[in-house]
Amino acid sequence: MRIDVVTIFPEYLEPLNVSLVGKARERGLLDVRVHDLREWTHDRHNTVDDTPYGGGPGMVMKPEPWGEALDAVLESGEGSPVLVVPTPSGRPFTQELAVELSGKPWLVFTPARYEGIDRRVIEEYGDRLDVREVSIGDYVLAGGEAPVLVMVEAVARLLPGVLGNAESHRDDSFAPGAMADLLEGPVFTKPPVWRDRGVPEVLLSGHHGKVARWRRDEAFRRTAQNRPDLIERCDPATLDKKDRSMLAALGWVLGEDGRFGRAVESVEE
Ligand code: JD8
Repeated sequence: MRIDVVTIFPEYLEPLNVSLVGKARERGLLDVRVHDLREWTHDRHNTVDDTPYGGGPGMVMKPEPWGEALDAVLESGEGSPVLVVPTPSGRPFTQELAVELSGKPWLVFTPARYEGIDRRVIEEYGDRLDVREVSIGDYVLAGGEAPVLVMVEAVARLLPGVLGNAESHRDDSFAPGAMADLLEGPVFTKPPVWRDRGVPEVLLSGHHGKVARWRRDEAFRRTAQNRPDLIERCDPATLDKKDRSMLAALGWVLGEDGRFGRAVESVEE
């Protein structure tokens, strides 16, 4: 996979030189290229922004540097990339989208700053490319570079050979399959006692079946506590009898609508 990033803060993408993505690049599993947008400015101040038409706060990124930069990047590769535009007004970035993007040969990320990029840039490339406006969450950041770091790591770890065989994204939370809508349960490692705190006996039992059941129950417990919306949207058909009894123990029952909902406390008269 090839990934290009165009930004006014190329140094912000330094983390893509280390850890999982850095190693994937060293091993030739991933080709990441970071470009400084100012290379495509021609005035003495390398201007990339101007005041917003219609007035209002802040500045807007000018279309010309982005047009020249994206044209140059597109001309430097084969085929057509997916253009990923981080924006708080985008569609949610999900594991499902990460899986979809990991199947593409070429991604181009356009992290912006200020109030964002002149809309005509999105329209210009939307006519000829698959453009995805994506948000990584319902909070406001100062720019798109941090979202690019998040999305590149989420996609890169899904590429064949990037995760060592010890690691696997097969059991990822939110990934299609049994643990689809469940959060990860708690994890433990040596020593068996730390500050007078032990480890759940079942994990020391060597009984794989019981360990797997305990882990699934703990995943339900944490999901019910932190993401009840995931319990409401989970497909009951993917749950077995023991799953349902754990959910019942956590106060969740199957409603007439075929979805799990919280059990209504029966008020004694
Ligand atoms: C790109 C400029 C800042 C946004 C005025 C603050 C994503 N989940 C997310 N939160 N924020 C962003 C994001 C913010 C950005 C840019 C992404 C480019 N800003 C702007 C509009 C309001 N300032 C994001 N993905």
